[in-house]
Amino acid sequence: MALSRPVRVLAAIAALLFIFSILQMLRTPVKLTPPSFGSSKDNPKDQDAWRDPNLDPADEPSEPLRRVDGDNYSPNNPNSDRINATILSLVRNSELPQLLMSMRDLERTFNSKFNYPWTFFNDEPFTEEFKRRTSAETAAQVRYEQIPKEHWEVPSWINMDLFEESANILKEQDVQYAHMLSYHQMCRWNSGLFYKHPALADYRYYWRVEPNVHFFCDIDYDVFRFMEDHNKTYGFTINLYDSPESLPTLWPETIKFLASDANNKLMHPENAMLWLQDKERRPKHNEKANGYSTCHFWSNFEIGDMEFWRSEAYEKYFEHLDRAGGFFYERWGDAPVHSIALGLFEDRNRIHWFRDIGYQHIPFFNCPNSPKCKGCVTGRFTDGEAWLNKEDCRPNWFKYVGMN
Ligand SMILES: Nc1nc2c(ncn2[C@@H]2O[C@H](COP(=O)(O)OP(=O)(O)OP(=O)(O)O)[C@@H](O)[C@H]2O)c(=O)[nH]1
Ligand SMILES: *[C@@H]1O[C@H](CO)[C@@H](O)[C@H](O)[C@H]1NC(C)=O
Ligand SMILES: *[C@@H]1O[C@H](CO)[C@@H](O)[C@H](O)[C@H]1NC(C)=O
Ligand SMILES: [Mg+2]
Repeated sequence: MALSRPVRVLAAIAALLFIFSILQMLRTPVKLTPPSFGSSKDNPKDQDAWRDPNLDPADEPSEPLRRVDGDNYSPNNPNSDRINATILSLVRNSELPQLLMSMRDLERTFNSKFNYPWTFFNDEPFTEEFKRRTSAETAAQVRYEQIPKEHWEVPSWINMDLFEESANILKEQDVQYAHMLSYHQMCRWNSGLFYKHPALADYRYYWRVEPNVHFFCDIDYDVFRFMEDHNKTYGFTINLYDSPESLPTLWPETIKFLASDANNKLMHPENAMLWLQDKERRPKHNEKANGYSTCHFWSNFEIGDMEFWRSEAYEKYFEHLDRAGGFFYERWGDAPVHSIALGLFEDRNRIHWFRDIGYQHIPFFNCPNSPKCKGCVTGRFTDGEAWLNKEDCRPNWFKYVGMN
């Protein structure tokens, strides 16, 4: 079959580009930095041998910890010990009852003592009822913010026909929420836009809260101050495997991003690559995700330092992913995107497991062994079907990084 000249030229260009990109990848291989400690080689199939550390008595993290002392954290104290931080939640008006449950739990266990402001975000205006009833749950300052249109709307380079077709394929593979456009928008906003909202410009630390989550344990120290004093960037409670079908090209795009010398240099020498790339514990997941373990911090709970998201490394990485289109053509979640970025560009020792914060988002728990906790079963990871236990990726995090 004879090809017309323009087609031959195009084919030649495509072949050259392909060879060029392969050469780029070979020339600057991703640098693997093994962790500087740990006896991680023993017991590769460690599912059975693994003992949940939540069964061991859980103390508060090490000092220094800042506590309530007189009126140092009272709501209207203009010279309080509060730092530059807010509790935040993206939420729909229709989720008011579920959000009130989350608020009550967090106020009871933490915020009625420390009175950090709440900031609520919505792509629509909040109703008067929403404002009235949420304000009634806290003595702290509360703010209601609408998301700017340009942060929420589908970017111009996304082809909606391709979105629909891709969603059909994802649905066949049982990827949840594949056709729900707003879910994709939400994941994108949580990945790369929330911290750019003008209402957060004057904040550094945040605690992300969702409707219908639960907190079980009294927290008697200022967690934001803990982050600052202990030089932490990010705190999590639960660490999970993701559905590989939702992100087949996320890791390949990441490798492409790291292929340039300039971007490769953004990687932290003390990174968590071994956790990101583990293929021993769940080889099929790694295979289907094309080299990514799918392990991630479950981001419905996050206590973080927005300076990391505002850094050059993350900005460039998010921009790359956003252009690649996987927030819409696949269903990349903010959890794997945040987690990969932290695992590449941050010192793994600046990522903290808040073992002492009892937490639930259906169907998973973090339930410590402590007299400060009420209402959850110590060491229980899920109250759903037994197979959900294999979604737990904490064993890998502890193996490669430890319990910082
Ligand atoms: N305002 C607004 N908030 C949203 C929208 N979509 C999701 N959210 C919020 O974003 C967060 C995550 O959404 P969820 O629907 O809980 O997603 P999920 O946790 O993956 O799914 P579930 O297992 O169903 O909870 C929640 O705080 C929601 O309230 C939206 O379209 N508008
Ligand atoms: C809070 O932190 C942010 C980000 O680090 C910074 O830009 C801002 O100036 C700080 N605000 C105050 C009041 O310290
Ligand atoms: C915090 O961590 C950064 C990066 O690892 C390091 O440069 C800095 O010295 C640390 N600061 C403190 C107070 O430990
Ligand atoms: Mg949720």
